[in-house]
Amino acid sequence: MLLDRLATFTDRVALLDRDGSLSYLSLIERSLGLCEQLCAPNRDRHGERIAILCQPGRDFTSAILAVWWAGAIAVPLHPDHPAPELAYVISDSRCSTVIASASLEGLAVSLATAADCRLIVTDALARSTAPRPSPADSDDALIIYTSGTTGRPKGVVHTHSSLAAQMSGMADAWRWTADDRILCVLPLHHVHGLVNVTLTPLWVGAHCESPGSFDAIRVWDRMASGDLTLFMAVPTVYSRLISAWEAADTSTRTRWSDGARRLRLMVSGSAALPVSVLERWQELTGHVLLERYGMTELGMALSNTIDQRTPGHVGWPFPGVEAKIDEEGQLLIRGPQVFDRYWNRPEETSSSFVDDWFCTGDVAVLDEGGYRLLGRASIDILKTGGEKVSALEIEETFREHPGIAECAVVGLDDPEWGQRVAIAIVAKDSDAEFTITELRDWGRERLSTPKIPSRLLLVEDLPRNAMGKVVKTDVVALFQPPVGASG
Ligand code: MLC
Ligand code: AMP
Repeated sequence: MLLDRLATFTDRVALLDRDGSLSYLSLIERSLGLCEQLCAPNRDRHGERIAILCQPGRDFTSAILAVWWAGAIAVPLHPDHPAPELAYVISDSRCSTVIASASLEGLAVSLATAADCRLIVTDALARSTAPRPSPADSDDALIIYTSGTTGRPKGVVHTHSSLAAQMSGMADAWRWTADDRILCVLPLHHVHGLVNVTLTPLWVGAHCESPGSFDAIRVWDRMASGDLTLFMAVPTVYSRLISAWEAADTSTRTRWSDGARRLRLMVSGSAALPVSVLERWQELTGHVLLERYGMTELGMALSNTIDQRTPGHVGWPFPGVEAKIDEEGQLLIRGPQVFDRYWNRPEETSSSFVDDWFCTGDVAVLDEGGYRLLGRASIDILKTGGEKVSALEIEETFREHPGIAECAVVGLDDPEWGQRVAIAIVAKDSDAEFTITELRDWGRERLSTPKIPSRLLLVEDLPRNAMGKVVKTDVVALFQPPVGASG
């Protein structure tokens, strides 16, 4: 259990953020202090859902540990998401409390008031040394929301034991040690930024540096500093870093490349890594990116190894994980790191397992280089910038737009984003004019950035089959260039 391990690293640095470094001892004391606030006055919080609306670094990490000391379930939120999305997560998971950073208090007050939740604002002075019992391995620890083929996102429940299996699997497979130092540029409401980059360092006594958000120049500068040993990100981040390198002057390029070479390992995942990006990154830094495959429901499932990396492949099962491919070519996974259930969705939980094998919805093949992914079984699940989004959820939202009669959302292959969200629209009024800017502004109030279409096409009718069902592959074809009406 993570909580039991922290006390063995007390003198070491646990994290670095905009306020400087924090030791394991201070992190423990801060999280116990926050836990006391959470449990006051003498309330048992066991099994309660606690939303975390905190800045990355000491606030977020103290908050999640506090929730776990209290025996409760953490529900991480992304502070940049629009209020309706945050409100949906708080209400679907029936949170009792919101823990928020002081800088996010305004947003937190309105969310907590609307959902009738208690609000706790993190306080740097609230510390405690009073020990608390750890929750049981089988207790629920975390709910992360993920998009599916059926409408709104669903909560994926992980227990302390499934999280422990994920962290120990990564520690073994990627040879984490207490001397590792990693930079977190990913959001903390997904397993990649949360479990792989923020929590696994705590599992081994290493530390994570949280600048707050992704900025390509700042990342290169941190790599060049010689302070880091590890970097992990989605393919879009590596593409962005390559673009920043290409825009830099010669001496900066040399400094950045020399610094990056000194890291011990760089990992890519959450979406397919184009071989062109892998090759260019190798030219710039000498690193062959280690590609691995994971999922919110699974944590990490397949990975190339430190000693053997095959471009275009996602490698072999993680320690303790079993993988197989069914007759339809779908990848199935089982192992101790698999999630427990979807929150309050028993039918969806049971339909996503065959016996104890989780059906990933990804189509894969196995060859001598390991597993290779061919794509998603459903055309309605998109991956854009490493974010999984549901075409159906976006369509449902845009159908509420006063000028839209019908719409269809598809993913278009894109070298930077993996896929781009594109929307084909039938207007209520055939003379109506839509601009992508207007549409995006309207969408921004309702949906998080990755779900907002960046391509628009006005059509008279959507392509349909004999049954009247929209044919998504034909919608994709409509966008093939040249597309005069796109934004
Ligand atoms: C942002 N933009 C997009 C976009 N996202 N355009 C097209 N498609 C998208 N998906 C645009 C914005 O509208 C904006 O444009 C500009 O890009 C900058 O937006 P931003 O929000 O500031 O983006 P940025 O911070 O640069 O974010 C890019 C990113 C981010 C790649 C860092 O998307 C990200 O953090 N992705 C990682 C998601 C993740 O952690 N996934 C893991 C899931 S877990 P304008 O015009 O307004 O300037 C999982 C399991 C596993 O998958 O295996 O790990
Ligand atoms: P999420 O549900 O957001 O956790 O996303 C999980 C999905 O991301 C998987 O089901 C895959 O479709 C995709 N994915 C993760 N890693 C990879 C990878 N290395 N290559 C291709 N797809 C990936």
